[in-house]
This record gives sequence, structure tokens and C-alpha cells, in this order.
Amino acid sequence: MSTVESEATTQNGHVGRSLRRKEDPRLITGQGIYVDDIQLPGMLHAAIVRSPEAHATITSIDVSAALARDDVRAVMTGEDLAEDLEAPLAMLWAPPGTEIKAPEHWPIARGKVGYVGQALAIVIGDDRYGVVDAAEEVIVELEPLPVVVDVEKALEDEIVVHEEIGTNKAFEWSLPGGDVDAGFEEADVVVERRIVNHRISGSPIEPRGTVADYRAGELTLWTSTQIPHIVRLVLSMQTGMPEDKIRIVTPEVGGGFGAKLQQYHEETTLAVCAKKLGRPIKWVETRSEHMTTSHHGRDQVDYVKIGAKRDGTITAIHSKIIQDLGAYHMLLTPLIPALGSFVMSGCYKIPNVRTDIVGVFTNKMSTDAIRGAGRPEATHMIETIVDALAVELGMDPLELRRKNFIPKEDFPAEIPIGIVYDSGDYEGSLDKLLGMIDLDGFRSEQAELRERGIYRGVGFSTYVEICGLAPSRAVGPSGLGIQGGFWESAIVRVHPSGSATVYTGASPHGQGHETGFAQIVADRIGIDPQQVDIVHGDTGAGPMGMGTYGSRSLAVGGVSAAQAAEKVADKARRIVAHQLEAAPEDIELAEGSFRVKGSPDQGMTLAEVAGAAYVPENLPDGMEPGLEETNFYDPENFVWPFGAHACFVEVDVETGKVQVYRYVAVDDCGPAINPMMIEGQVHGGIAHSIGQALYEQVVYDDDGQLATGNFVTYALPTANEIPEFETDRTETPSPTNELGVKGVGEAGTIAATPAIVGAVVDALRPLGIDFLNMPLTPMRVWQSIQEAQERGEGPRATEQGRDLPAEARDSAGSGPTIPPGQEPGPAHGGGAA
Ligand code: MCN
Repeated sequence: MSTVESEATTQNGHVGRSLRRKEDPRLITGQGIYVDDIQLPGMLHAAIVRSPEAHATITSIDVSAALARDDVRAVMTGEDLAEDLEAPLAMLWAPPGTEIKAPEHWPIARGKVGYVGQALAIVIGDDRYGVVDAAEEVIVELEPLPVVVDVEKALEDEIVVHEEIGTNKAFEWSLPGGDVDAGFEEADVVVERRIVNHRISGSPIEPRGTVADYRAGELTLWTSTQIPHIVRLVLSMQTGMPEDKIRIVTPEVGGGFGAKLQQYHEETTLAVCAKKLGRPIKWVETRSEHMTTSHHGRDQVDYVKIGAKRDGTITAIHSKIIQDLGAYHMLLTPLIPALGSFVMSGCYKIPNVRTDIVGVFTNKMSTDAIRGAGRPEATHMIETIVDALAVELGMDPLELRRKNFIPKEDFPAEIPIGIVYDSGDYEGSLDKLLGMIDLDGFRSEQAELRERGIYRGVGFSTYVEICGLAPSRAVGPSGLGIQGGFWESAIVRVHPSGSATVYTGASPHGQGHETGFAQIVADRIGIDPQQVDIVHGDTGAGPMGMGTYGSRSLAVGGVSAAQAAEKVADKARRIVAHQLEAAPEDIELAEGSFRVKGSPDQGMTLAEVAGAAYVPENLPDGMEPGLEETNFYDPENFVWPFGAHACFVEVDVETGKVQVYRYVAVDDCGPAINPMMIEGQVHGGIAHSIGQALYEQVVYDDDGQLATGNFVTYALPTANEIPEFETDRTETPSPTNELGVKGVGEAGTIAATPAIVGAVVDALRPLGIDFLNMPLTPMRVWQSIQEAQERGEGPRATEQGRDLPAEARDSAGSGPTIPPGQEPGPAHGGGAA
């Protein structure tokens, strides 16, 4: 069975084609090797004893009964591991120039716990199930402390999560552009909303897992992660082991969705314990552990305020983000809302923009990056408030958008916060979308159906996102301030027989890099993608790399691979020129042959070139033998994908059940490397946001107990709830890189929630509903309908906030401005039907 389409006659031209994924045959025939498949001689198993309390002092931990079992080799607490650790778990990235209050966060708790599920001890023994039983025999005495789970209550500091810090406010940070006060002065109309962007879980198919093996002074750690090199660096900082003595291997990773963009306590604990015991150890996360202690995402309360002239010209946008950090910072916890602030003005030309962020500790699991990381929240804010503004102005929401789009001819466009959108054609993607949906037809059908009590609605999202993390120049200490650089690396090695291996620092977990990167490299060196192997996820095999997140792999790692391949092709041209006694500049790559321009018969295949390259007597004087190049690529700018989405829903007003029956998306991620893989990414991304918008929510009760610890209570949508997607693309190349590519791995997730919620609001507007907070469970929708009907007509914000309560007329951050009846209903009122 051929796994990749190939045309024997054409060796170039693989980029842009929907080749089937090279990785899929092994994945769908059960031949992939995941962490849990790793078996080593003498391997032990681990289980973690976790806190049942959300906030408590540890009075005692009695491990004697567990240790007395024949099958238990060790039980370690936080104190037992203290001498083996040089540093606590790391927070690596934060908004720039901000003093951040950071509690010590040890892999296993010392002295106190701050959230349900925090590790109290590790039990290591012979048998996977035995250690779970033994963990139940560890007797922990905890003295409960008061708990705070509501982020706005936490801001009042009546209960503090970290007594030693004395406040729950971890940091404040602002990103201003222009003068928002002046912008609101100029405005004829001001609209405000309080948006709750609730907490969700990553929920990949494969939970996390780690196997640690320490032998002969070296540690090998198999772990299910998106960032092997960063895990190695941080582990080295924590354990004091030199980086060169640590090898991180990520076998197949069954999805990550951001939840595996982390360095977790189990990785550190297993590394230390494997060294102490001299035996390999395996730990594999259960689903409930994933729900409890793999980091969550979103969880913001957002106050957003927009001002505009009567003609629809937007003059200012201000948002205040109250970010629930959970109990501790993890790798990027404080950075996540800041990522949203970079796209707070969306694809609109808004002269005055300001985002104020306050990061707040609560007694919950940490939040960090989940697919989109800050940008879905920002997009939800801007698109929701633009829809609300359109209603206020009595304007068509799409006309309002068009009026404010950054025009095509303005690109590259510097926006008021001082960063440059690389390229865009926002009208182009909206036009294409409208060409696919027959909006007029829908509107008349909608009106007709309403007469019969059938409520349908359409919602739109015209989005832009920032990805391709990231140019060191922009993210370094003097720029936007994400410390460090986010370049990527690649080695292209051509073997003497003419096939190639590419080593990349990107570390895929479902995106299909083995195919896309092979297409890119194959085209540049004149072979078939089947002959190009992509090696990733092994710190022992390739140069340093930054991993896969922020839809960066193609725009940074893929470009690095392309540049390495170009260097190989360049050397190949010099070898061929020498062999054929021609000038290197006269050698071209065409039809799988490095040949003399104008003499198609005179040429060499890559296999012939490689054969020559490894025999020095064939080479020009002074040329090194071999055919292999390394490349590090640090882009000049981020890349800025964009698009237009439309969601169609039907709402059953008797039950509150929402059904997405049509979803149409036009995305622009530059020229396609593999259109089918782009489509797959867009499908998955939208499905993720249908989950957040309608079903999924991580819920804690007032005592900090997790109410959604499994897939019965956490309603992840199934194929049954997801419609068929209609997708198309526009292609606006990025000037940032030679492939012109932008990212797409998060685009669907970033775009979709405002379109889905907007569609439900559009459906229910005749019933007096003009705003809804997610998730739109049947219970919440039904309750909102009842409340709207009880209060008669739906509320309206008005000119200069005239009819709003006093606090709502002040700055967006100064008080709750949610219209009456719009407070969230019960936390988890329903799920997938
Ligand atoms: N692509 C392309 N042409 C373009 C742009 C992208 O062919 N012009 C292809 C790329 O070659 C790659 C894929 O699209 O195969 C995604 O590329 P890119 O946008 O660079 O994103 P990353 O590979 O960096 O993926 C990261 C992104 C993130 S941040 C999360 S979270 C995520 C995601 O991608 N988690 C995923 N997609 C996922 N897909 C799966 N199956 N599982 C996850 O956990």
C-alpha cells in the first residue's frame, strides 16, 4: 500500500499537494510506540499520593504501612526529595518588566498544599496496580485552611492562597497603544461587557506518562511532551545533572493541545527516584489525574469596553483581564493572558487600545497554555463586543467589521501597541466566506422558521492571530519581553545512497510534521518525500530545539529545515559542477536531477551526488566530504494568520439545546504545504472550540473540590456533536519567511467561540437575549430564555453608557457591567446530548 502519493516522473512539486500522512499507517495499525509501551528490564512502577484538600497544612505523612508491603520499594515525600533538588519547578516566561510574586513550587509538596491533587508522596514498587493500592495506605494528616476559588473574590485577599506572599495578586501588567481615554471621549457610543472565559482541560487521547532510566551516570527519560529540549534544560536546573547527561525521548505523543507544553512534577520526581533506586521507573497518568493535575486553560474574567463614532468608526478598545492562575505558576502561566493582548484589537484599525492584566492565585490547578493560549480569549472579547456594538449602532455586523478592517494596502501594518502585522487581506477572506453561505437566503429562511417557533442563528468571527513563536528580537528582554529566543534548528543529512534524514527541534504530537517537513525538504533536494525521514522528539539525536506550540513548527522549524535543505542543495550543485566541469551557477535542480541549464541530459541525481560526496577524491579542493547541513533559524517577525468563520445553529427553546448544524471557515495561513493537513488542523481546532462554547467546563466547588474529574462530568463533544465542516482558504504569503507560510494549528480554536456564541445570540435575539457567557449548556440557555422573558425586553447599552449603572460608565475594569440576567447559570448545567 502506498502511504504517500508520489509521481515517479516528477521529483519536485510536492509542496502544495495533499499527500497522505506518512505517519498514519503505523498509527492506525497500532504500531506506534507510546510511553506506556516502553518496557525496560527491572522496571518499577509509581503512583502519586495526591491531596484531597484544596488548601491545607501538612501535619504528618505516615508511609510505614505502604513501605511494609512486599511489593513496595520506596515511598518518598517532598522532604525526602529535598536534598536531591537544586531548584523548584520552573516558571520560565512571564510578561516583561513585571515583578511577579512566585511561591516556591516543589515537585512534591513541602509543608502545605494549594490545590486538590497536589502531590504529597510518590510510591514506587514492582507492580503497576500494587503501587496504587499502596498509595491508599499512606496516611496523610492535613489541617484544612480556608479556600478561595472565585478569582474576583480572591482579589479581595480575604483568604490568601500563599500566606508567605500575603496577597493573591501575583502581578499586574498593561499593554497600551495610543490613548484610550481620549478614544472614549471621542466616541458617540460605548458598549461594555463582562465576559467569563471559563476553565477547560486539554484532554488529549493519550494522557501523560514518563519512564525514567538512570544508568552509568546518564538519565534517559521517555516522556509524553511537546517540548523535549526544554524539559531537559529545566530538569538539569532542578536536579543539577548536566544537560549532556540527560536524554529526553518523546515516542508517539497522542495529542497534547497545550497540556503537554509543560515540565511536570512527575518528570522531576521519577528522574530523581530512578537515580536514587538505580532502577527504571514508569508512571502513567490516569484520566482523572489528567483532569485534576495536568494544567488547565483559559479561566479569565474579562471586562471589555469599546467606543465608536455613530458612523461605526471604532475609536478605542479597553480590556481588563482577571486571570485565574491557579495556586502556582507553571512554565508559562503568567504569560498566557499577555499573548492575547497582542491581538486585542483584532483585525481592526483601532487607534487606541489598552489591555490591563491582573494575575490572581486561587486554590485550583494552575492554568497555562491550552490550544490558542490567550488568543481565543482575546478573539472572543473583540468579536463579541463588535457584534454588540453593531446592535447598538443599528449597523450590520459585517459592515461594521468591513468599515474597520485594516485595509490590504496597509500591510505590513504597525498597530498602536507597536508590533507589525506582516500581511493580510481581511476583506478577501470575508468575501470568500460570504460567497459560500448565501446569507440573504439564510435570513429569509430564519424569519420564516421563527414564525413556526424554530430558532436558527448565524454568528461570525473575523480573526487574526499571532503565531510562529517567535523572533528573538521581538521577544527578548528589550522587546515584548518573553525572555529567551524561540528560533528553531534542523539538520538535513543525505545518506550515501541518496535518501535523507531530517532532525528537527520541533516536536509534533498529531500535526503531521513527518509528512509536511518531508515535502519541503524533498522539493529542495530533488527526491521523493518517501525518501525523507523526519526525526523529532529526541534530544540525543538532533540539535537544540524549542518544541511545538504557538503554531510555530512550520513557520519556524519548517523554514529552518528548508534552509538546511537549501544549503545541502547548494553543496550538491558545487559537487555536480565540479564533476561535470560546469559553473555552480549553471546547475539547476529539475525533474529530480541536478543538471546543467540548457543540457537536460547532463546531470546527476541526488543519489549520484551523495555517492560522490562521501568519496573525497570526487570533490573540489578544500571541500569537506559528506552531504549534511545544520541550520538555526530565528525569524524577523511573528506571522499573522487570519480568516473569516460563520457558524449556523438551531436552538431548541423548550430545552435550551444548541445544535451546530453548519460551520463554514475560510482561513489564510499563507501558501499551503499540505492542504489536507491544514484542513485537518482547522477541523480539530474548531471542534475544540465547539467543545468550549457548548459543552466543556472544568468546575470546582466552593471547597476547591473538582466536580469534573472524568469524561462523565466533563462533557467532551463526540463526533455526534460536531458538524461536517466546510472549509476553504485564501493564500496571502507572509513576507517574514521564504516559504511565505503562517501557522494554522490553533486557527480554528482561536476563531470559533465568538462565531458559535454569536450564532446562539442571533437565534435568540427575538426572545430578548443579547449576550451569553459560555458554555452554552442546555441549562444555561434555557435559564437565560426564562430570565429574558421574565424581564420583558432585552437590556441595551446606550450612547456614552447613559443607561448603564454608574459603575459601568467608569473604566471597563472598575465594576461588573454584565447586563441583568446574564450571570452564569449553574456551573455545569448539561452536556453533550
Ligand atoms: N501547515 C501546512 N501549510 C501551512 C501551514 C501549516 O501544511 N501553510 C501544516 C504544517 O505542516 C503542520 C500543520 O499544518 O503539519 C500545523 O502546523 P503549524 O501551524 O506550524 O502548527 P504546529 O505544528 O506548531 O502545531 C501546534 C498547534 C498547537 S499550538 C496545538 S496546541 C495543537 C495543534 O497545533 N495541538 C494538536 N494541532 C494539534 N493537532 C493534533 N492532532 N493534536 C494536537 O494535540
